[in-house]
Amino acid sequence: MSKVYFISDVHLGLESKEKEKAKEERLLAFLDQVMEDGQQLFIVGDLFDAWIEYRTVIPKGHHRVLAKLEDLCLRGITIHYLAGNHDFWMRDYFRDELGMKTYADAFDIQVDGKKILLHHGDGLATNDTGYKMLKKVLRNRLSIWLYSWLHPDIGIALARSSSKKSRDYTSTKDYGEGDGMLHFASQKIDEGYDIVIMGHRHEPACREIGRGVYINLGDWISHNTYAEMVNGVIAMKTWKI
Ligand SMILES: [Mn+2]
Repeated sequence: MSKVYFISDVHLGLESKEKEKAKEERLLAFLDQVMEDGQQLFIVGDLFDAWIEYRTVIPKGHHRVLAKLEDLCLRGITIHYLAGNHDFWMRDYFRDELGMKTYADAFDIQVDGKKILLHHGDGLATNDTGYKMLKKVLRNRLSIWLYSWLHPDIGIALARSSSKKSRDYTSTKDYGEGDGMLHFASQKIDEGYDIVIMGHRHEPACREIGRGVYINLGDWISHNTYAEMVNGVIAMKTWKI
């Protein structure tokens, strides 16, 4: 049997200590499940609420999750980690220290005969030129290089507070982001993809479009949703523990 898991928008570090503790337990249990019967795990962005990685420094915390991810890799499970808009600032840590495959941008892959496109989902809103410009600036090599000269205590604190602002900003406006994503997904399915998987919207969705499927993975803040593909058949699930 072939089994592949997909998850996104866990936003580790977002909420109160107690809520984060409970979320971490849920996620560790989920990762144990992946270890038991999965061959691959796709993380489709925003695993962390604010990941800022320096050449020699990573944000404090999350060590149990990081260790578990490394365990999975050591057991031969392939973990694909696509950066989202809250954790795009990664360097080589996940790849070289933990053994994961990392992707800065949307990518496609063939699994069990299915052509799958993975895209975090940010920047697809039809009328969000503001964010699209911001994305260019944030992901620009020069701004990353300049930022890297900030002391980590300052850099990480800044990232945490701006991540909260960006979420407040995004949550106050839903001007067709979902439509933009759906439109993008149907376009890609028309082009020949079997499955288009996104996150970012924090609203789980699973829709058949023509001969393809569009999945939005939801989040692990209030939904605890994920997708699993068994022998080429994909389904949305809710983690119940
Ligand atoms: Mn996101």
